[in-house]
Amino acid sequence: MAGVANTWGYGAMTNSLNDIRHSKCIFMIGSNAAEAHPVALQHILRAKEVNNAPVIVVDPRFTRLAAKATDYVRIRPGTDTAFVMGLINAIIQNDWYDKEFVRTRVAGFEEMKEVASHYTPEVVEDITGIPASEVVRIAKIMATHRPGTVIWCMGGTQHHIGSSNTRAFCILQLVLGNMGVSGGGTNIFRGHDNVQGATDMCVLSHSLPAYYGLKDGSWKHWCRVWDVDYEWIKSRFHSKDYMNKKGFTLARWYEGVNQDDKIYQYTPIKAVVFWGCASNSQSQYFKLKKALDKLDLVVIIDPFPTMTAAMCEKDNVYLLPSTSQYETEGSVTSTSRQVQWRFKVVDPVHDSKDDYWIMEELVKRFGFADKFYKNIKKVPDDVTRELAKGSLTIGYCGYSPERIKKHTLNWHTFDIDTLQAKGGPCDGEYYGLPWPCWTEDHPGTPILYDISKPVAKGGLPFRARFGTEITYYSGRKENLLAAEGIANPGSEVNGGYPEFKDVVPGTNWKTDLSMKTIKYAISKGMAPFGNARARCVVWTFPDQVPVHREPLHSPRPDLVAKYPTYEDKPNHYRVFTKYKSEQRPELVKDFPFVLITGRMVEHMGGGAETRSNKYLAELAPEMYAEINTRVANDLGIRSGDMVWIESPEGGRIKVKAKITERVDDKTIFLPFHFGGFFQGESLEANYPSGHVPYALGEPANIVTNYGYDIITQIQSTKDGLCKVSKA
Ligand SMILES: Nc1nc2c(c(=O)[nH]1)N[C@H]1C(S)=C(S)[C@@H](COP(=O)(O)OP(=O)(O)OC[C@H]3O[C@@H](n4cnc5c(=O)[nH]c(N)nc54)[C@H](O)[C@@H]3O)O[C@H]1N2
Ligand SMILES: Nc1nc2c(c(=O)[nH]1)N[C@H]1C(S)=C(S)[C@@H](COP(=O)(O)OP(=O)(O)OC[C@H]3O[C@@H](n4cnc5c(=O)[nH]c(N)nc54)[C@H](O)[C@@H]3O)O[C@H]1N2
Ligand SMILES: [Mo]
Repeated sequence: MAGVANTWGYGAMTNSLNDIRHSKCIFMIGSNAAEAHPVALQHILRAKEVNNAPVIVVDPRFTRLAAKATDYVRIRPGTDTAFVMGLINAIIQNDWYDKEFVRTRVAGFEEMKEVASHYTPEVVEDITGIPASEVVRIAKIMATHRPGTVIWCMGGTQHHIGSSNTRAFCILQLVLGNMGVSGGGTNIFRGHDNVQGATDMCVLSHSLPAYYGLKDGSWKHWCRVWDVDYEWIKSRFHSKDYMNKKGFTLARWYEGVNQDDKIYQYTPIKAVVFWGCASNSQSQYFKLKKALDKLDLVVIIDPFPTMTAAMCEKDNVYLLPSTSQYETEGSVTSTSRQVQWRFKVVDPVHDSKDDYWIMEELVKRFGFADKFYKNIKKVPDDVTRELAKGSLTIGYCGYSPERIKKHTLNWHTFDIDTLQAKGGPCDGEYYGLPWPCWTEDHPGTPILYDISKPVAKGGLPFRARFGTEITYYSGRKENLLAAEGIANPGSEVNGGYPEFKDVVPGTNWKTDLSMKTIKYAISKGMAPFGNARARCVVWTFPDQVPVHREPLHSPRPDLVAKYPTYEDKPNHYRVFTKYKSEQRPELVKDFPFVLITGRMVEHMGGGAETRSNKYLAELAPEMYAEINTRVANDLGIRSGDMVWIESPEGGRIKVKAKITERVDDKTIFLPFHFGGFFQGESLEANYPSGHVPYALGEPANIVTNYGYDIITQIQSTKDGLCKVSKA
């Protein structure tokens, strides 16, 4: 359950980690898998060695992953959209794109092509710092090595234009025709072991479980699943409006307390529960300090006293010791959409209780147990059953605790290359029943959007979600369904079709709990969600086609004028969010370095667990800043000297200098796993005695800058500005 309380990344892998073994080209942008996903790296190295696949790594730092690359591309932080639109443009201009795929399965190509044409190799060089010839060379490598995979992670998402970055990465794969095939796909290496499961169960503030939107129909659906009265649920809200209003996000909940930026809620936030969540993972951390001091109640449910505990110098702070994953059991969903059962290894140690026990006790004491626990006889098995029953949208409906356990216990019967069982009790099924797993005899969907297999055997087309026709801003009209002749084998309709509804009158495939609709569609060889085209234009987004926008705090005032950010956005998840009014081109004069943050292999997240482990603490005991040799020499800083790093918002940290060529002379890198210091002061005395982590250090997030994605509000911790001086 680690980190269940938040899901920062977004998206899911279309293929799987193992499927990368079939890739002919591996393009990794904003990922340092050598440190963050070292086990997955084995499949990448395998493809490199066996298929001779080029490994292209795009990162502002020469990382440990870059050390394994065939082609390393150093990019200026926050300019990924410009680079990738440049690749797309080069692929189209040189006639390297997959015309048949585009003709039959893609929508909005013409509008996208027109936007991409702005990103000539020279324009890309100016924005990103990547030589124009490199742009064309990388595009050619990708075009001549198909199918290839595109992998990204937090270097792609943690920006104000993070959602444009991820869309550009997807468009690149559409243009190359790399979707729905083994060795291809868009493969987002996700964070915590169950972050995909946490997202699917919607530990998010803008939807109900399984991506059912915040709408009356969705509430009614889940009320039927929970067997709880809809009117009663409604009565729990301040008013009906709040039922369908997005909540605060983890990135900015504290504004609901501090109210430094206007909030859109009838009352300020008065209490906060950190359930498997470290507060030092949040940007502009010193602002959280203010909120923590102001709250009436703080509850921390964690196996370790996190930095949050040490930060709260006040009463009404409760630490509830939870167990770790090894002391409890349940299902988890991996980055590859595969479900596994995690069995208990040891009984809970000391006074700890597992998260289920804590949840059930809370629900009992709030007085809701008769409503929510009446059908739960056995935890966690019946919880899994309930989620499977309701989560039709992503095809959790084929799961049962028995099936999941059978897979986990027989994992050795599955083939490492195909993930399919060869004989044994799971014969023919794919490991972990990758979702959608439509029915109790469906084998799971190993590759999304693969039209070479029947739907009943794990095939699927692109989903029809947005109607059947659209008129773009260009005035052009387009049919959104797949072209004639495009369908899975055995489909009764040989071409595009809309989603299934009214098989049971008044329901659709997402709300028919009898599952007759889903079974009917599959019996016709068709996908319950229809068969459409993938979109290059998203008409509900401010940038309908991804375009470059300079980071809020940019080192290039000249480019701010050319590529300004968005207008400010009121009521963005209940907070006023600054874009234009925060983009101050003059900042760079006083804060001359670009600040990026990220991970080390030895530590995890906020570091409460790993810094409390003496072996890991010994391997990586100290917080540091990576500073380029030239910068260090110019500033008179030697390796091991203490330096101050300061942010435009007024945060400052005192850390050790690590002089290195990993970063260039415009960039500073900080790992974000440290805690227990605050702006030069140790908080050691604030930890409960006997529970001080072995390694303490300044949180990088004290100096990460203001900035949030325009769609998801993910914090922009990979393109700020900072200043450096010798301490
Ligand atoms: N050991 C360990 N493993 C982990 C974690 C951990 O804390 N410790 N955390 C897990 C979690 S929750 C997650 S989400 C994943 C994250 O995994 P990753 O995203 O791979 O890890 P990061 O180091 O945060 O960021 C990756 C790279 O992005 C680069 N980067 C920064 N800015 C930019 C940019 O503008 N463009 C591009 N292209 N690159 C940029 C950084 O230099 C960094 O090398 O790791 C998971 N695995
Ligand atoms: N500057 C900067 N900030 C970042 C990032 C970055 O790249 N740069 N990355 C962001 C990302 S992608 C993420 S995911 C977040 C991660 O941030 P968090 O999720 O806040 O960090 P973790 O330390 O992974 O948090 C997990 C907490 O859960 C506890 N825990 C472990 N197992 C259990 C359990 O079974 N039950 C309970 N109740 N608790 C448990 C751990 O002890 C730990 O304190 O950080 C974000 N912040
Ligand atoms: Mo993450």
